[in-house]
Amino acid sequence: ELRYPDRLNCAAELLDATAGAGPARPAFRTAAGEVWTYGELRARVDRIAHLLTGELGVVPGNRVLLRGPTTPWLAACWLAVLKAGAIAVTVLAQQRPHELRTICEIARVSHALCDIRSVDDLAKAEVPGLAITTYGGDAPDDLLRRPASGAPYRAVDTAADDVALIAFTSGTTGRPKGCVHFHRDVLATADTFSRHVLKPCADDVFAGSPPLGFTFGLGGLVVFPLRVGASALLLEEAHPRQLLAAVEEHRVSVLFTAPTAYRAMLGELDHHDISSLRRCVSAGENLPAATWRAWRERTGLRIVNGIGATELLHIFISAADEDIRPGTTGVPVPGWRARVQDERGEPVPDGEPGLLAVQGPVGCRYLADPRQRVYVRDGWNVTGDTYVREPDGYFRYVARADDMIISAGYNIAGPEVEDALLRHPDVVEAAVVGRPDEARGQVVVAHVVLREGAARDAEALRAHVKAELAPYKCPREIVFLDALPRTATGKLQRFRLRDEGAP
Ligand code: 3SK
Repeated sequence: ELRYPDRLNCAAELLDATAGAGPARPAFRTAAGEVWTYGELRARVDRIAHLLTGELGVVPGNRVLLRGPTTPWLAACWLAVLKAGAIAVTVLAQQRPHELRTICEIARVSHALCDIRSVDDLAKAEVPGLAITTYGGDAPDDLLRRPASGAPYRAVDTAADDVALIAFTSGTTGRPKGCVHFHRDVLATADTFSRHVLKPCADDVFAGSPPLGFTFGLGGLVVFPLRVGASALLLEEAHPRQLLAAVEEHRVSVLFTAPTAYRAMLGELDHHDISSLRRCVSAGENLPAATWRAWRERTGLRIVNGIGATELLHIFISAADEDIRPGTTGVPVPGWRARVQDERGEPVPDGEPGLLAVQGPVGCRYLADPRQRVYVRDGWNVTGDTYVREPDGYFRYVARADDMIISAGYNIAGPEVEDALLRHPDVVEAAVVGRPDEARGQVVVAHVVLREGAARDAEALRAHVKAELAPYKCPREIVFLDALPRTATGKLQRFRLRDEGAP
């Protein structure tokens, strides 16, 4: 069981424990070759914290919006807000004015620290009373140009269960939900998934594609490395080719990205030396077994698959090293419990599909949202995923609960058909949905992105699926697309394929 002191400021804990041990060690790096040591990081965080509680008038409990590309300055602002006892509201650089306004209203945001390059949409949101301070610009009132105390900042004495963070999720559709997380929750992500599955050390170099406004990235690129005194390469641009180049140049050892990026990187591996990689983490979406196997074959590395949620801050089911089984997500991370249950909350037998329910050190707390009652039932967090618990205790993903296709009485899981399509050498991405059909209820429709130059031969793909799966699972129709519709955090928007047939 995780135990933290009653009084705990997680930002102070992350900075002080590790910086004390080695202020000259690197904390953050950038693609341009900039290196911030732990000593420099702490000094910059303290400067910002002085400004926040001094000139900017932030008081403990205020909600401060943070917005910008993935840079050490964004990470420093996040740490400073928490150190000052305020609450960080992280958003994505892609979020548009109306979304930002909604988020500010729900979270009652009073202040914003915003990268100068991302300020236009925030200004256009016209949030009443919002005090916006920019950083990274030339103006004399820019956060980083204001005169500030260089003295160490004494962290606000927060309680372990004071709110540290409000992270927003809209899932793949719907009005955003603010997920409230405590100071202890932040450390718990590092002390469960990272400690037991990644087992990082101070010499590790972390990098990845998820932005800091997505808790997958915040954990993987800030909390986990700082917790052990390691460093993180923060990349403003992290498309698959840029990731591979960064791994090679900066000798990255722990990589965080999404299944589609692993698949896209497969085609580029010949041009890069990625021998520094020790751990490759995949989350955000289901990892197809075909992608896991292809990556293992080409690199010798086992991808660490995981399921996480903004509601629960980070990954709660996964597996490490030789315990990894392709085609499954893994087992509950130490500190977590998981089961598969029916709609009434009764556990279903092993081997049968049902709703995934988990309990652990972090729980879902939506900010003033009736959907809380749907997510948390009888003390279990019901994630909205259909899973099977195999008799050996491994959890296998079936589909998002609302993505099961029912065709002529058969239950069909889109991801299984997608996995079969991905085993075809010409297929780069696949998304399978059910389309309403008078005779069958639904028919299976596959949306496919092909590798460059491949012929659009629907019949060949259908024959391939028929050879791999029971014929009733074979897509009735195959739609070829240049790209699949995704959210800003990279999650597939199946509803757009279902509703519109094409993005
Ligand atoms: O939403 C997710 O899929 C996720 C995955 C890993 C860690 C954190 C999150 C939010």
